[in-house]
Amino acid sequence: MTPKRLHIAIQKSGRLAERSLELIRAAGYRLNRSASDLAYSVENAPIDLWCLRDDDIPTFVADGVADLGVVGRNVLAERTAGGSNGLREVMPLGFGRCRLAIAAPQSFAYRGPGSLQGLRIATTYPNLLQQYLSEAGVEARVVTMRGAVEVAPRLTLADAICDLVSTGATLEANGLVALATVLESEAVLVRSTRSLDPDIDAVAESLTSRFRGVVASQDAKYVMMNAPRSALPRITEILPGAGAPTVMALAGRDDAVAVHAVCQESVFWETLEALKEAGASAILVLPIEKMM
Ligand code: PRT
Ligand code: ZN
Repeated sequence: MTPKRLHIAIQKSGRLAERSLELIRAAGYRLNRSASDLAYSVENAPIDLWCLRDDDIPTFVADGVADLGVVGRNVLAERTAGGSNGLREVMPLGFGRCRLAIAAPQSFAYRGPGSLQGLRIATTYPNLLQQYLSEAGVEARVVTMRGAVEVAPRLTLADAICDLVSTGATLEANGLVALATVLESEAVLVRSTRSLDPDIDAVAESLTSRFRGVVASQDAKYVMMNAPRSALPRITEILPGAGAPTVMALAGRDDAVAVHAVCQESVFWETLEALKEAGASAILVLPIEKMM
């Protein structure tokens, strides 16, 4: 019997493709590309990768053809709006960040969602938009397009749009401003709500746990410093996302200690300046390679 393998679907090409492969490699999986470019097999674990259009990933995962998928939360949420549809988000992956926003021409006077009443709003996300409008108690006409939504107001096909925004450059180039956020999005790991074969499930659990480690260590830093004992409460307060730091004695000093902490959030220059102001010295910030 050939050993069972976990199948994971990622985007073939596009904004999430490269980062998805990077994440898998960072999790310690060695990839061999198939001759067709449409698949990879993992050398050191029973895992196969399929490279697909992102729009097809939720379907394959829901149908159980693939066990896991990497896709934008926007794609998953559009598919599951109004019900789980057999899919669930396992974890956010920390890349591909954007938001689904309602935007209108700069001249539009917006005073809250009520201002959208009676408008025609163009989008490729009709379910999410409709859900947002219903929750806001607004009746508007949802105009579903396949793409190039940002030109709809100029062509007078719509009064407003609902589209993904990351830098905002596309909106600006089209004379539009974002008015409201419908969904905050990033790449997510998705799986079916059905239970997996126990052997496959064990591989999926191990992969998920490794992904958590990679994502958690992305912004995390190991911070070390010396500090007056009296400054400890203030220093603990400043360290971003650190919990309780490790405090160690310094040889021959009663008034000062060494402080070590894992900061789960970004450590900025401002953080270091604040630590210095609180009395810390010899501050070191080190990258963390793996975390579990
Ligand atoms: O071929 P396939 O169907 O697989 O790919 P696709 O063309 O449908 O998707 P792709 O590669 O464009 O995006 C994949 C995923 O990346 C999306 O589903 C989102 O989860 C995520 N993502 C992150 C984005 C953006 N940022 C983004 N900016 N997807 C699209 N955009 C669009 C945005 O709508 C705008 O039109 O990019 C344009 C530029 O954005 P600005 O704000 O930076 O100007
Ligand atoms: Zn797509």
